[in-house]
Amino acid sequence: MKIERLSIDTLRELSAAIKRPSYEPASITSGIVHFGVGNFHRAHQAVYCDTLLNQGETKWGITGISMRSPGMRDNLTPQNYLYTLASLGEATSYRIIGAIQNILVAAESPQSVIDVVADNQTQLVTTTITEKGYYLTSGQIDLSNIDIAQDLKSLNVPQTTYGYLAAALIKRCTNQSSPLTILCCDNMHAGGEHLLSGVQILLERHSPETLSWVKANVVFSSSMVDRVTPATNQQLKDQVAEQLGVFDAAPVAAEPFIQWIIENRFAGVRPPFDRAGALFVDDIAPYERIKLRFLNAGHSILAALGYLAGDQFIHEALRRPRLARFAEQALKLNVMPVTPVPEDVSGETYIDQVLTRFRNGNLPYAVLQVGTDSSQKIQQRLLPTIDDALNHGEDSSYLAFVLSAWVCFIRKALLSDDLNDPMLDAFAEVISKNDSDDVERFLKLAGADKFSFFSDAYFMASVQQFHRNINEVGIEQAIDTFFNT
Ligand code: CS2
Repeated sequence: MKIERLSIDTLRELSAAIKRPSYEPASITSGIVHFGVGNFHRAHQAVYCDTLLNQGETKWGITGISMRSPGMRDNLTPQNYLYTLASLGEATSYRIIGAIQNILVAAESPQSVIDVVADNQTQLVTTTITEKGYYLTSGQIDLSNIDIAQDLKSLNVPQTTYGYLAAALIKRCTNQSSPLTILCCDNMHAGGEHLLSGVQILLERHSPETLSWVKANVVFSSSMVDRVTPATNQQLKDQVAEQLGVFDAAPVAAEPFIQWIIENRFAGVRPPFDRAGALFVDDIAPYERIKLRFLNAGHSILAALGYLAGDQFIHEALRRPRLARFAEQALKLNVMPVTPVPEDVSGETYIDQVLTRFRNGNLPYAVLQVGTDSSQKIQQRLLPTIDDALNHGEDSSYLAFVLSAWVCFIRKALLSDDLNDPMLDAFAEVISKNDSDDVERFLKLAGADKFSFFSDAYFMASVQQFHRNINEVGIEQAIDTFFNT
């Protein structure tokens, strides 16, 4: 029997156990435009917004922007943009989220995206466009990238988030619109500064006169966002359909844990996210650092080691004593000594809590999901730490081993047709030359040559040595050798 689709009309059929919006969708306005309507945004920021809307803060609805793919728009439009959030921890709970009011596909209607960002009703723009959406090479925007180059030529049909922001700010300036805050919600160091930098480069080219208005009316801020959120699979869709009794084409699963630390720099109206559990801070850097260098780096370490050991999920890798011990000690002995933590945080406790969260077998998180775009991710979450360790004379042996394991991961994943990375073709070219040195060439493709460790002969020699060990005896024996050396 065909079941009905989740929508405003079928909401009332749901059992009382399913939490749903307490507000009338017609009463909501979209004060927020969000770039990157993926699972993470839907399990994280959209939940904070939904909580505010349930508290009667009716102007914090979201207009979502998908840059190229119509998939999320096509899945949610028939559902009045409602979807199910399944919280999978010791217990499972379901909640219908209604914060998204509309989704635009930029590639289909670029002007409507420019117009909605320029609309006076829009108070806040947020981004979860993943590391590659910032077009960084070793921390700088890559002006030679084809999308950036196109936006430098014209903003009529922007190719990047920077382009849409610049085009919309020109329009806001022309209309003398209200002040605007642009807030990065990605796993980045100083993401707001990168957004400012990208917009500035384009405005200098296309509308220098807008820059002074932007300086006086627009603030670019950063935040630390945290909730482990796997990709949606058919099993989740079936589970949600069975629980709800209606079909949801795009449910999202996430861990119970959620955290949002927001830099307290806003132009114009600041949404009261603290009333939904977020924390406003003056100095966001320490929070970005612990998230990137403890949680995200821990994820990448376990993903590389786990994939090489044959595991599909992070929690499986943590069931291997060698990998669990290595990951914990890498973070505590190599990362923690060079990572200043916020005053109210214990680095050791934070690491222990992260590893406990990763062990949640109710929420399988694929090693290949962490491994996606890893050439971009490690520039934020691993490489800066190595320089800090070397510059402070601290131990970096675990990090050298991690780099060698990452190189082995890239080769194995590419040859197994498992690799999803913007540098895939370049990695494949290195492999096709056969006589090449994977370590130096793969790391260079991940921007490592812009970091001082890359010219540290002793460090790089240890990376090479660990790389040979892993290739000779496999990851678990290589870890044994590492511990016994
Ligand atoms: C993960 C992150 O896939 C990955 O790279 O490390 O998405 C991680 O799950 C989130 O940052 C957790 O907040």
